[in-house]
Amino acid sequence: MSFADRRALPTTPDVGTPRGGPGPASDDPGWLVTFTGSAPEHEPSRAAQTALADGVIGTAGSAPLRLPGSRCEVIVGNVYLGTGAATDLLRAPTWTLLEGEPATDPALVRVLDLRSGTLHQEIQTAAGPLQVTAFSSLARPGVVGLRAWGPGARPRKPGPLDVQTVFEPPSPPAQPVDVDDGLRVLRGAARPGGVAIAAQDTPWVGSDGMPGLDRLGVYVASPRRLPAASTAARRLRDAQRLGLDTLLDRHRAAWARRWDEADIQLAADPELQRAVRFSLYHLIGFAPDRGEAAVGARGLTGPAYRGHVFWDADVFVLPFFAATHPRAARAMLEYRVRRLPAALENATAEGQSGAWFPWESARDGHDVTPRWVTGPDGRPIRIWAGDRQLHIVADVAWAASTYTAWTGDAAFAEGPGRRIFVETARFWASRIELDEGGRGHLRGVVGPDEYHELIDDNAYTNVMARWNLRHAARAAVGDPSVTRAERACWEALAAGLVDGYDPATGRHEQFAGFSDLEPVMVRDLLTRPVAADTVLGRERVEASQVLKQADVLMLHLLVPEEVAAGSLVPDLDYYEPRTAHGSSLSPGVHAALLARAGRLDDAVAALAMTARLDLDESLVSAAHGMHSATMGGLWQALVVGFGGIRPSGDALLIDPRMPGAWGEVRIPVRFRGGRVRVRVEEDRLDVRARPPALIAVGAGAPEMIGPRGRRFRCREGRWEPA
Ligand code: IFM
Repeated sequence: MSFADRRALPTTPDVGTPRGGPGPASDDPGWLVTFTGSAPEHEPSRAAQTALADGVIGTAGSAPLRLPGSRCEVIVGNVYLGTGAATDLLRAPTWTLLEGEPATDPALVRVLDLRSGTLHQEIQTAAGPLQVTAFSSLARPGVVGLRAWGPGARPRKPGPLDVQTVFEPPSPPAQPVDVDDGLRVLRGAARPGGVAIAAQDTPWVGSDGMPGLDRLGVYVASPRRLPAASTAARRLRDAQRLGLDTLLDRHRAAWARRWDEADIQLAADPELQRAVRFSLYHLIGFAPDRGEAAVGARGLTGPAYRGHVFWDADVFVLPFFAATHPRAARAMLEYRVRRLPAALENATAEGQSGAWFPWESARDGHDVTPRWVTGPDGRPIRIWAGDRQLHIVADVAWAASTYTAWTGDAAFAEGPGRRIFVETARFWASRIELDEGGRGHLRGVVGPDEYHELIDDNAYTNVMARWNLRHAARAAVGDPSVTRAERACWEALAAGLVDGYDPATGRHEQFAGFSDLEPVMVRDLLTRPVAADTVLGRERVEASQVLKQADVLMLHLLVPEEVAAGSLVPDLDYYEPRTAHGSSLSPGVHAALLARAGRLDDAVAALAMTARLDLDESLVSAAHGMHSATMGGLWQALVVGFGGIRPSGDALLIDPRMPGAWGEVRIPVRFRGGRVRVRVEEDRLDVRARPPALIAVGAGAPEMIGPRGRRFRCREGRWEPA
């Protein structure tokens, strides 16, 4: 019997008539990601790919019975353990394991229903098939529930959560605490924070005699104090009062609202459609929409990078939230705002002024980047990113500006946003070195392309610093802490900063001396994406023009007004064949820019590389978690690249370049508190906004467009009113 046939469960005396039992909410393949089998070598990837996250906790989509290779864990967001480079997110006991012996061939089928954020699994036990539907509530983050049906649907012993087997390093053991009427709560301290967990099973028997089980759990997490056992117990009782069916209904409704804000529809390409939704699904689970959101490089889906926050969050993930669910973007910025004092201390400690946000950030905002790693030959390798990947400073400022541009949040812009601009500008002003001719340089840095370290005048770093200085000079007008002279100084430094642009070639040199390196067209040499340093050797890539990831090209996506007019195509022609896409951050940027350049076939190929990365495990690292930046990059490629949708001044620009094969494409965004819906079909474009918004289509002047919408047609590559 398939999942779909089992949508309704038998009536049980204990739980009434369960609705929405095992089985996805619909059979629409555009919303379902299915994995069959339980090969131990695939289990870690499957656990990450089908993870359930609600912005507060992330639960591995591991099988409901312990199988070889299973990674059964709950990752507690924003609650860090340990110190320095070893700082890691707290792991907690999982709620998804059931009793029962898997059959010799467990014939595991997992169906992740992206639309409703539910994971459905069917597994053969020694006694027959067991079906489980699980969810981590988007409506009540931290509340989890599952319904199981079949021979293995029995409570685990000794209690709802098995401390012994599931609480694994890096967490310290959880302490069970019994509260009032015997409810067992687990608490795990992370000092100063922690988590308190309560869960309870309700067994029932179906009318056909089949055992069933409803499990409800709550995870109360705090980065600042160990939550009280009584809080977890109270929240569990609240959840129990609502009951699993109501919680599941509310969870589904919450997902429906989020999809209404974010779903990009590409009906004519079902594979791409599913891959895009797979990314959006994971993105949505990465950030809570209140408090502070520490979005790590793998979100809440896996162990890689220990939950550390990189520029991946600011530059790749945040735009998605700014344009679809601004509260989550604001929470991501709040994470940075609360660590501004640490960034000021970092700068002072290094003899700089202003704020130096760390390359890898965790609990307190001090740098947690490892300084050394062991290379494949066993020799230690110095990692310079923490000391020299300075562009993170401008990346954080860029995130603040992107959020403001989409939302128009004046309270943020004039409050914490302005502080970020001022202090980041002060950092650049102190770090720039002036030569005898008065030109500014940033020497000894690492840019986005990590194959080349300790370089001078990385174009990305310098142009982002220039943008940061100019933006701060404007934002600080009226700020009593910034004098007119300081603003003038920032403007002058910005004007004098070298940017690598060469009018003779029409392109930007990635860093001083890059053109003299050995030209290696990695596109023609290796199958991309590829970690070119492991194939060609570290020394060779360092001495050659092989890029790990988009570097100069990032500028064309982030700050197109800061690069020389007409330089996109020369930069693309030059850097595209030299880029290995050895970082998952890279192909989405290329896809976006190839689309802007009108090279749609190449853009679609780069987009496919981005979209399939975590589904196909092309970098063999899905097992360590989903790549949050790739997923955010995919959204940007579609919306900013193909859709040409981005804020500019007070207006929203819309200038689509879509492949005809995609047929009808629908993109929703939020702009300045309202909703804008864009529909493109070949040479036709419909734009609607509620309430009316200032929108500029193609090269046209901005105009107010309202709920009744405006139609445009593309004639000879230009959008005109229809
Ligand atoms: O931030 C990235 C970096 O750009 C490339 N290496 C991996 C980091 C984390 O994703």
